Amino acid sequence: MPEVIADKERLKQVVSRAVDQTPVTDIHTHLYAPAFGDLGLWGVDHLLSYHYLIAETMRQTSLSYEDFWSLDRRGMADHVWKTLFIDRSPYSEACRGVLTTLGRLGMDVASRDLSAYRKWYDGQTYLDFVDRVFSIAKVKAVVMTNDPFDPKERELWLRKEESLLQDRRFYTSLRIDPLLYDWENQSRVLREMGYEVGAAFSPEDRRTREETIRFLVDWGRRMKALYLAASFPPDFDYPADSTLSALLDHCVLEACGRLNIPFAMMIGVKRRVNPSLGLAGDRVGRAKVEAVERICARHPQRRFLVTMLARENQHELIVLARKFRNLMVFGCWWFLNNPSLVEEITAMRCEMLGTAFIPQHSDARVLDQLIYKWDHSRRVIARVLHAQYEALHDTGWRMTPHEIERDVRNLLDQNFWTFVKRG
Ligand code: HDL
Ligand code: ZN
Repeated sequence: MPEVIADKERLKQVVSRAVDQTPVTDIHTHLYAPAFGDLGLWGVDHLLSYHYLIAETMRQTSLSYEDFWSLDRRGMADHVWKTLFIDRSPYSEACRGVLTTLGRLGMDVASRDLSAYRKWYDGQTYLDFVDRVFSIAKVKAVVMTNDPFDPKERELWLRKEESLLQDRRFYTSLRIDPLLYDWENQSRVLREMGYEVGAAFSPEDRRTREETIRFLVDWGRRMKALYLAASFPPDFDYPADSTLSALLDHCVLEACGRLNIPFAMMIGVKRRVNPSLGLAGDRVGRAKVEAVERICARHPQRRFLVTMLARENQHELIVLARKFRNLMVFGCWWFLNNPSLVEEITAMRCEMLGTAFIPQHSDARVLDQLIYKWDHSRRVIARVLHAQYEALHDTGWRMTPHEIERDVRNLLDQNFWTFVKRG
């Protein structure tokens, strides 16, 4: 007879263990499989020169942007370490993440000995380190952000496609921002690859339409992409009298249909508001949930993975997900990936979507970050789920450990696979 959880102490224990132990599928990262070579970032100097930390450092240092960017990777890491960790207390989420990571890797965080940390990494081989990180973070698979418009990555795919897909822990997504926002330059790249697209995109131009679809389908198949993906600015509207809207309607969603994969929309980023900060120069803006409503309504046969960047968009997006079963809400993206906001958003999602959402992705850029991003997220998700199950227990409803483990497995892993494989 399976155990029925009789008291709240046992309930808390079961929930904590389930969330802590369940292997996750991390559905959006900027990581690369080892076969991608130096596109994959790892190690303490990359941890410390993460663009989140550069943004925080540049607020506190007297160094000019030019002088900072003239430093080598180690020099940047040294400057971030002194500015944010030694001269001030590193309690920001991105700072604390570095320390969580180093501690979980077995280093003495209290020593503050950066040279000792570097020496530890010098003793690691990358392949062993990948195994170690996936094991500590309890990550079973990550989805990469694969960009055919990045010349370096494109060349790898054209030269050694099969080897890029050998490590079954690394899955692919086809990222298409450049095609959507820079047609003039990227259409030239498509022509150079043999796709007969015009210099301007017009939905009336059948050849360009079909060739764009052919490009997306070819690369979706080459990469074995689990989904197509793009980010969108706060003022994104749909439908609209724009190349973007026309490309979505006539090419992107058609390609998703032919590939039978979802379209992931990451909405609410205003790019390069401070170009001097590079990757750290983007900001968040409240976006139009109406655009998501209309695209889900107009394309009921398509599936949409959606995350929005503004805190102000979260409640309305969750309510919208109640209306459209082809809409899967995911993650606490970027500036939302802070415990205070992960807690608020996850609680709203539990209250209105039950178990039918994907609570988190890491967005990791440096392999080591998987450790802290999932450690920090699991703690919050466990706290929120415990409160939900405890309130359920108070109604007199009784659960088994198996049922809670099932729910957590769905949230952290299976909901994604069911959604991408549906149809
Ligand atoms: O557009 C995106 O995929 C974002 O996640 C950006 O890459 C951003 O720079 C980031 O790393 N956020 O965490
Ligand atoms: Zn990202």
